[in-house]
Amino acid sequence: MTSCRICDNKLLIINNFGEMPIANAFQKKVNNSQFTFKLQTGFCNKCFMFQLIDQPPPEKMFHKDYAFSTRSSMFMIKHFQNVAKMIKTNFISDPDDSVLEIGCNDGVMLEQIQKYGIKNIGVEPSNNVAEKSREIGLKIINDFFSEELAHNIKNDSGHFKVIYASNVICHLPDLNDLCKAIVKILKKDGIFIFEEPYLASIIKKNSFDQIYDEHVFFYCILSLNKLFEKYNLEIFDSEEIWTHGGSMRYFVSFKGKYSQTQRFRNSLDKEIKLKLDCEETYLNFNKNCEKIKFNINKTLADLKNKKNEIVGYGATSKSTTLINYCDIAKYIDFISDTSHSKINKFTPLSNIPIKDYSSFKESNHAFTILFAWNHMKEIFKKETEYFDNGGNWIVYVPEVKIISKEAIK
Ligand code: JHZ
Repeated sequence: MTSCRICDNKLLIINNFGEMPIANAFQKKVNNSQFTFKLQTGFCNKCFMFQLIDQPPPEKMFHKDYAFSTRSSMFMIKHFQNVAKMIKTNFISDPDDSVLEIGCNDGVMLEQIQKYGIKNIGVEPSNNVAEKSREIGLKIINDFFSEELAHNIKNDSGHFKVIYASNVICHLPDLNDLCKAIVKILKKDGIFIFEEPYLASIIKKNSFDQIYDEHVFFYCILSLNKLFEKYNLEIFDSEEIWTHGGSMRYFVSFKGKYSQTQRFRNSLDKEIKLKLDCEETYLNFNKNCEKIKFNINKTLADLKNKKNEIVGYGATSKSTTLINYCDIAKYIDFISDTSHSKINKFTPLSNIPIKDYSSFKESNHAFTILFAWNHMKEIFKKETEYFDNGGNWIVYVPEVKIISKEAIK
């Protein structure tokens, strides 16, 4: 699709990352004939939305074997507990107020909402994680969120004071349908809160590995303003947060319901300064991606020539883009990951073995690529011993470099 998914304008093609598998399609056996699609991005100079050109059908990405579980990071568990607290403190005022979460995954946020005694419902299309949420007593609708589903939810449960979504709205291919759904089930004074990897961070950090099948849109205020105004909605507040290497939390209501905050206006000013509404910004971003591709290949080839063993840390969705676009699987012996759904499997298309955490602890390798770079703080805290034993981390965001213990002193 070379026309904008929002306004139909012709897109300017920005990145071409080549043939890509489904980022979370970890394989039980080496498999050289997997489903692939062309991973390309485009920019719309009319509504400013940066987006994927093609996206595989949703059923290929979200299903009974969906590999990502929110509980895979202690910091993220804490983060979602804080989200629940923020919702309760700031927005729940009446015993009848209820919360809907779109894409609730394994239920970590709603679990806390439930503990507060607030009425809630989760919507989750991937059966395996939906089941985990049910096991902890949550009411879950195992389906894709849509206007039609919102209509049925409203008939059963009425309107919601808070609708929340984390790392989900950028997965939905039809934002016009999403807005119609929100308008249908949000209370008149309700708040739609969602948080997603922030386009300004992606551009500033060259974190192109955030671009993969699931992420069809990369948001900023400039583009979202254009979208929401068509539906009598508006962002009245925005908060930059640390998750996923730099995310933005947007607070949306019906137009005029709440006054716009200073931090919202500040973020908007920053986006204008960063020229997120200009084609040249994205063309430069593509040049930076190519530079990282070149530099990571050079760094890894040099290390391998010197007979170093190189492993990876965190079989992230992001790593699928990096590994395949940069063609670096040949340098990596294995990737360590703590998720049961990934251990003893192989990375999508690149077929790198994924081993459990003990393999990382026990092997004596000097270089580790930090694919889970967004969890750097948590991981460095945990891996002081690796540093102490002379281990080195290879990072590629915002540029390729090797971090040794000396470097961070
Ligand atoms: P992590 C996810 O992307 C998926 P991913 C999703 N599609 C999305 O939209 C984005 O988030 C925003 C492992 N790990 O969080 C666990 C360790 O092994 O970067 C995970 O497999 N040891 C919903 O997949 C992976 O790394 C550790 O100490 O890019 C982290 O994946 C830690 C902290 C993590 O998300």
